[in-house]
Amino acid sequence: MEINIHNAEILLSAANKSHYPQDDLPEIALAGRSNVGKSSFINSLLNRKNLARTSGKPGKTQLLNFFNIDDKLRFVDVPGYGYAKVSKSERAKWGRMIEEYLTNRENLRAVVSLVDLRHDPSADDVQMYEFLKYYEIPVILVATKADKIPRGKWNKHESAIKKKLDFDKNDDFIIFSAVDKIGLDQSWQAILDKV
Ligand SMILES: Nc1nc2c(ncn2[C@@H]2O[C@H](COP(=O)(O)OP(=O)(O)OP(=O)(O)O)[C@@H](O)[C@H]2O)c(=O)[nH]1
Ligand SMILES: [Mg+2]
Repeated sequence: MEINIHNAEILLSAANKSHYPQDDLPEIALAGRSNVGKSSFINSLLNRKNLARTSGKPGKTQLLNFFNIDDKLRFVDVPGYGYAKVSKSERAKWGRMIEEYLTNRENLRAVVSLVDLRHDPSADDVQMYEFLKYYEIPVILVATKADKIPRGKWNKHESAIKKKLDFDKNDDFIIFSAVDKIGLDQSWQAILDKV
């Protein structure tokens, strides 16, 4: 598939399935902790500074944000999990919104699951990975912020993450940095393989 990344735009934001786009374009969703770099990942792949809004403020993205990529596929930016300053009821609402999307959406081809290369996956990260495996949703694991640790330590961190997640070796694992533009081609390749 040939994609013109310059032809990308935010399409709509949805709180539930009545708002989802009604066609059969393939979708790739982005999941990960608040602040892990989901929006930055989208911006990097599309070579845009701030199409998917990023901020130092965690918990900002509250809806499912659908991005139209050249009328050929969509990215779906999912609000981050694990943000402490969120009330119980908001967390429950978030859970229902994500579950409704991930478990029923026929357009969904794969989830790019982002973790921080520097740290062991959190309990929430493990739960998300287990959830995706349980529902047999293809996963592209992206370990981001690689620029924050020396290259010589990448392997060690990759192994620790895989161990903690009980990582399925059939899933893609990509080391990424939005700052140093590492892993862009690999990410596009993994995504285009799935759509
Ligand atoms: N050094 C470095 N910083 C990054 C990288 N990716 C993202 N960041 C920074 O991390 C912060 C959070 O990035 P976002 O892309 O907004 O994270 P998010 O996962 O979309 O966050 P929520 O929408 O709140 O869930 C921002 O300050 C980014 O500039 C990276 O690869 N390297
Ligand atoms: Mg975001």
